[in-house]
Amino acid sequence: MTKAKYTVTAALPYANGPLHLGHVAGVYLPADIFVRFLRMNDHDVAFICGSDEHGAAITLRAKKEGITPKEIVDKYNSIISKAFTDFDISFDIFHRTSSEIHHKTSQDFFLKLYEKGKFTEETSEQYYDEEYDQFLADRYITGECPKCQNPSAYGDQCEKCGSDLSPTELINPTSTLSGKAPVLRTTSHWYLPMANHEDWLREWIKEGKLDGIQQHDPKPWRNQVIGQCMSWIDGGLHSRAMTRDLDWGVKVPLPNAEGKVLYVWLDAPIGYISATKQYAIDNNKNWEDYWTGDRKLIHFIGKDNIVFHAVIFPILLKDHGDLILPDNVPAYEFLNLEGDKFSTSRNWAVWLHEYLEAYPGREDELKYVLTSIAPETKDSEFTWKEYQTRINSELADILGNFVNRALVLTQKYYEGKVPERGELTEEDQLVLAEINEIPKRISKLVYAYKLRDAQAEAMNLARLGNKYLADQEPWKVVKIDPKRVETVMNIALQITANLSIVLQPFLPATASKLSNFLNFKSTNWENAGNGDLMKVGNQTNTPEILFQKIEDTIVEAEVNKLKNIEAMESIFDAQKEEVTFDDFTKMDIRLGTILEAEKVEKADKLLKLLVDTGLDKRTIVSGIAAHYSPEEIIGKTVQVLMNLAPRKIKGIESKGMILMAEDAEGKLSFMSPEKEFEAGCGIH
Ligand code: B3M
Ligand code: ZN
Repeated sequence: MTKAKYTVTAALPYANGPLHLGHVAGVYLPADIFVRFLRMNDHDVAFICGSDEHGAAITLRAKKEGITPKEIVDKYNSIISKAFTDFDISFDIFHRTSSEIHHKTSQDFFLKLYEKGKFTEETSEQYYDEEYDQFLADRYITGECPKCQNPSAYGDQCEKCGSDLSPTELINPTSTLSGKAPVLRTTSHWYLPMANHEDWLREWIKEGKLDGIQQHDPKPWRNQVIGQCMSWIDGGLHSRAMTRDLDWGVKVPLPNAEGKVLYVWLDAPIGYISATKQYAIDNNKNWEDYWTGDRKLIHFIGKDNIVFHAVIFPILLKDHGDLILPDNVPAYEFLNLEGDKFSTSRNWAVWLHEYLEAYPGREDELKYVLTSIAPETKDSEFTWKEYQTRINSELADILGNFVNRALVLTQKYYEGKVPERGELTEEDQLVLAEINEIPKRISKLVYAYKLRDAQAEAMNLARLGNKYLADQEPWKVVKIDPKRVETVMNIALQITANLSIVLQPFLPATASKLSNFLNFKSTNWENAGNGDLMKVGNQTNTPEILFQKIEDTIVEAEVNKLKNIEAMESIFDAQKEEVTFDDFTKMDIRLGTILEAEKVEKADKLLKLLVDTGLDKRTIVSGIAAHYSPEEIIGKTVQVLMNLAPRKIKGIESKGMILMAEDAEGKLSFMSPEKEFEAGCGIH
């Protein structure tokens, strides 16, 4: 029987921030396990990923950090790809959608569909920011959600009630660029009509048939994937614009398309194809082999990407006509962190690159925990306490303990040489039968995308070994029946050798340590299940401790880090709504020196100040009388917000504002420069 061939993709992370454990548990780690397993089973497989470097996700981040989109994607592509390398995710290629080959591939793809008449050109009215002279991507418009009245819903979605929205549905829309109300202007775009695809999609998703021909087995498709697609299709498939008015992205390859780029959800999945092309170039292969013929295309994704991979991209692929459609779209639910959703803006996250820096050499421990709690069928949760428990009482006490005993006793009794096996007891036979069964069970589970259970099954082999040694007590029996102990230790070593194979997909570094201890290595899954891998007389080595226990202090420190975030939020105000860099630069803040100060009559909180701002000497009324006396502040250099609109306070015109720090009790303090700086210096 020829082995199925696979092209496995993992969702392209946006290069607009680092990766956190939620991303890892719900996409990259399961995909990696699956691929490592396929490789061991001699499947031809390519494992494709890269960073998604277009769309408003990128340009908004660039605005926020005050650097260009190009600088943003370079920065995060490098943080992300380094984290993947350090975590040993075994992509065949980690590519970038900003690459030339990607731009060309997406343009060709677009043109092919265009020439086949698969798009319709439609004119519509879209929001335009007159001050910035540009059309606004959905994410650039905020306003009140018409469904739940959340005042800061986005043009494509309300994050409070989860509704999909379109910008024109928002009440009182505002442009996030200028902060002003946008106006409607006519623009034209190329749309993908999806309504006429409903019938085949239903049959294809539910029964796996395309034009009556069986394409995939729908059984391993997750219920939530089928469910989400069906409810989307039931709601009616509307045409979707495949182009946008933006200056960052893949240019629309048509005349008269100035200022237009491909919709990011058109170009991103094509990123899988362009990455494959680069992989093929680098490895002297044919990229078409990975996208045509008898091959299984598998997309590992998070649940928020389901319709893009299971409805829209398949429509595009079918319209294209030359390429295969996905065989499965294993989508993961969300991972939460210590009782709350991961949140980048609140910094409520465990960042992968930070974990790897803080705990070098503990990659497998993290992999083990994340796979154990992977959100395969429902949302799940990461807690540091569970991290500790799983490592200490499963990895260390079961796997580590068993392996250590097996190898240390072999050193002690036989100078490390594999002893001979004598007559087998019933327990021995049962253990050997399990050694044979476990890899088969793992295999079935992996092919069914049940990686959590598959890993648990691999751990069962360690559990079996641990129990076997505990039951047989070779350290006692050795004094009365040394021959019997030879058999027991031989079997214990066979279990260890099998562990060095079945753990490879899940805990590759640990598996390779086992191989070194045993002087035995096999990367062929077919060898798993064999009770005679370790040959009599072969030399094994003295083991090292596989897993250091996680001390309470680590858990406390990590939990405290998160608690601090919460505590800060309750003492101080939560972080305010995001502003753009442009918003920030609109504020003119400078140093000013207080020349005169006096109390304001009938206002015990206020002082009237005369401030030298470098530009002028102006009057500012400030509410600091309870904190400073007029005498003590004369001559102080302080921060002044210059361009705050003038206000009349107690009949005095105040021009600007003195910036103060305020603590949790409401005490105020000037923020004076640390060096002697003169009035007029700008603050940026
Ligand atoms: N970058 C969305 C996300 O990170 C998007 C995935 C693209 S996969 C082609 O959730
Ligand atoms: Zn809402």
